[in-house]
Amino acid sequence: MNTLPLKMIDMPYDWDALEPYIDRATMCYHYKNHYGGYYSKFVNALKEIEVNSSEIDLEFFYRIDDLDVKDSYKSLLKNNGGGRWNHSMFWLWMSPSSKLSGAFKKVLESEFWSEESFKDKFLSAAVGRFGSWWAWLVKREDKLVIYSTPNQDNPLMKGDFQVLLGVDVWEHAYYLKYQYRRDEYLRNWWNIINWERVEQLRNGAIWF
Ligand code: MN3
Repeated sequence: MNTLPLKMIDMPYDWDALEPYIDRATMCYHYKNHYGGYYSKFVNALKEIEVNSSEIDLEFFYRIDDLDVKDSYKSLLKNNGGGRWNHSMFWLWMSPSSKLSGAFKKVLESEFWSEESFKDKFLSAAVGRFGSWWAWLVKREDKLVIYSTPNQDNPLMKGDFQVLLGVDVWEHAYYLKYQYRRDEYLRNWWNIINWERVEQLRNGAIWF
């Protein structure tokens, strides 16, 4: 399976490009401090257990539990490797010019009855846990499946390698602007989904 470039991705748009839905300050802290932190801790953990970055492919995340390393390292790899991958994807899952194509709208309608009921299901997964988590849309054997994972876990760790969409439901993703109004953040986030990327991923594109 494709090797993942072990780097932080460049932001594909300006810090304030997603306003008014996500503000500049949230984007700056989220990228530089949170994403940057996951990235550097992941790189350090790999060095300490002497894993070469060229060995990091999508399946690496599925194999973490089988690695011959202490459990504390498995947690470090999941939390920070997951944090790095999830956020790399997250920046690209958002766009200031969000447009759902007719073709993908049809896909959602055939899988979930309507775009609106897809949105309801996805957003229900995004409010359904205690703590911090991500909600996901994955393609599994030609079916689209929605679920959430705790902390920085992700579908790769469960063996779902075709991940189409994910949303960060940690407080750091919205608290500066929305405080406790998580539902408002999630509803607004719907306006900045990069559907073109989602569609490319559904068609088998692999990035990060
Ligand atoms: Mn985050």
